[in-house]
Amino acid sequence: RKDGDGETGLLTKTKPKTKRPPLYKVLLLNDDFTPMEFVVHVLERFFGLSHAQAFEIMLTVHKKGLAVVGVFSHEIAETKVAQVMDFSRRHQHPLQCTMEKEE
Ligand code: TYC
Repeated sequence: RKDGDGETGLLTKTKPKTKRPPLYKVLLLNDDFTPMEFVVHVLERFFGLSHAQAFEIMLTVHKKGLAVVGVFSHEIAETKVAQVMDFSRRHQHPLQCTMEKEE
């Protein structure tokens, strides 16, 4: 029998495992040098946030040291991190952006 009963005569259902791909948090890290307005601009430009949302997240990072900016598939998260790191480097700011697998 496929849904086996062992020796008990009781049927046990095997759940069909539909594997969802893991999600990744994109984190922004604080530093002492990147201007606040630059961080707000990055959040608006690469994460589609409103000015108010961007300002709020920037302030959270500034006060707490880091914040989750968004949660994405692996490929999208990698792209966001690369875009932020590249844009920051080109503007000679030390802003750091990383990704982390969600639990
Ligand atoms: N701490 C920076 C400052 O005082 C501002 C800042 C905020 C930098 C968020 C990075 O991810 C960051 N100019």
